[in-house]
Amino acid sequence: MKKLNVGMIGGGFMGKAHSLAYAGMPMFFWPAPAIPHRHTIVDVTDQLAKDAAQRLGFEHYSTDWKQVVEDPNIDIIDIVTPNDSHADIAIAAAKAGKHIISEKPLARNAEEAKKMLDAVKEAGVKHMVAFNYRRTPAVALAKKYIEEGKIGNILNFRGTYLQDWSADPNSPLSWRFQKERAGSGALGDIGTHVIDYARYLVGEISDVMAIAKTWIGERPIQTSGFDSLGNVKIGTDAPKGIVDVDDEFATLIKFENGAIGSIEATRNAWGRNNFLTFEIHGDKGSLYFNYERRDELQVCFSDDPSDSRGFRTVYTGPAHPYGEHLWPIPALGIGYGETKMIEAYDFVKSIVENTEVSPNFEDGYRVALISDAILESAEKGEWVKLVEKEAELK
Ligand code: NAI
Ligand code: SOE
Repeated sequence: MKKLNVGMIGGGFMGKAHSLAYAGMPMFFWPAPAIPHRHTIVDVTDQLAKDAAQRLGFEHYSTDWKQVVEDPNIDIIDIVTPNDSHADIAIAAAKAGKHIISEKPLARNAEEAKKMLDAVKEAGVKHMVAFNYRRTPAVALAKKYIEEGKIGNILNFRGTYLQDWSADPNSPLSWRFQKERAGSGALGDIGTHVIDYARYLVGEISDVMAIAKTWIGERPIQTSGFDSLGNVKIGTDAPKGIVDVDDEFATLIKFENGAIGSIEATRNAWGRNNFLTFEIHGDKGSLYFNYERRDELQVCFSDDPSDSRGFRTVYTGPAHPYGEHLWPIPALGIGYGETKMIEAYDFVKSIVENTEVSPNFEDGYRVALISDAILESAEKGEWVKLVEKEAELK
C-alpha cells in the first residue's frame, strides 16, 4: 500500500490531534487511500521535539522546519504551529513541492493568506485548511439536507461559538492573546469556525456590520511555548502583559444569495465550553446543531403534520455522511478525534486521486477576508463590503 511521509511542524494540542488522526484513519477508512507515516516532527527546542516524537509516534525529530520542508523524503507538511508561522512554513513548503495541510486560521490576515494561496496555486500542490468541525457527520448531514432542498430557500443563519477558558483574568497571556502571534482574538481563534459553517452551509458572505470588545486588557505572562488554554493559573503577582486582540465579537451578515444572519464568538462566556452552534431557517424548515451535542441534528420541516410539528432529533450513525466508516450504531458517540480522522482521510485521498479538497487555502483566504472586514467594521462602526476588501488585495 502507498505510504505518504508526514513532516509535522508543532507538537502541541493540534500536533496531538493530527497525529492521532494519521494513526487512526486507516483503521476507520480501510482500505486507506495511502498510509500516512509519521516521519518527522519539529518543535522549538530539542527537548520538546524529542518528547513530541516519542509521545506522538514519529520516527525522527528536528528543531529546524526549513530543513524538514526541504527533505526529499517528506510528502506532506502539516502546519500545527501558532498562527504567526503558518505563512512562512506554507510558502516554503509549496516551493519545495510538498502537499500542505495548515491549521486554522490560515493566517493572521488576508494579505498573508493570499500569499499562501498564490504559492500553492503556483506550485500545483494539494492544500487544505483544517476547519475540521464541518466534518462532524451531523454538520455534513445538515449540508446534505440543504442541498436536497429539505428546508427550501435559506432565510437566516445564526451562528455562535462560546467558550469560557479565558474568562478568568488570571488565565495566562499565551500567544492567543497577542496580535503579532495570533492576528486576532476570539475572531480568528473560534469565530472563523462559524464563518466556515456559514460559507459551507449557506454560501458566500457579502457584507458585515460588527462590534468587538476586549474585556480583560492585561493578563499574567505565560513563558512556556505552547498554550495552556487557561488550565494553568499564574500567581496574581506575576508580571502582566497587554492583550491587544478581541475577547468577543458579534456581527450581522448578509449573504450573496440574499440570506441574512449573525455570528458571534467569545472565550469569556462562563458555563459555555465548546458551544459551537448554528440555527438555519429556510422557507420550508429549520435545522439546529450544537457541537456540545455533536451526534444530534435538530430538524423541523414545514410539511411535518401540524399536530407534531416542532424540532425533533436525528442521531447520526451509519446512514449518514461518513457513517459507514465510523461506528456501527447511531449515537455511540462522534468525537473531536473522529472529525480529524475524516479530515486526514479526505486530504490523503485528494493527494492520491489528484482531486480538489475543501476547505482549502482558497476557503482559508475567504475566511481571512471576512475576518479582516469584521475588524474593520467594528473599528469604523460601518457596514463593510467584501468585494471592496478583496479589491484592496488585487
Ligand atoms: P499549542 O500552543 O498547543 O502548540 C503549538 C506548538 O507549536 C508548541 O509545541 C510550540 O512549541 C510549537 N511551535 C511554535 N513555533 C514553532 C516553530 N516555529 N517551529 C516548530 N514548532 C513551533 O497550539 P495549538 O493549540 O496546537 O494551535 C496550533 C494551531 O492550531 C493554531 O493555528 C490554532 O489556531 C490551531 N488550532 C485549531 C484547532 C481546531 O479545532 N481546528 C484547535 C486548536 C488549535
Ligand atoms: C481555543 O479557543 C481552541 O482550541 C481553538 O483554537 C480551536 O480552534 C477550537 O476548536 C477549540 O478551542
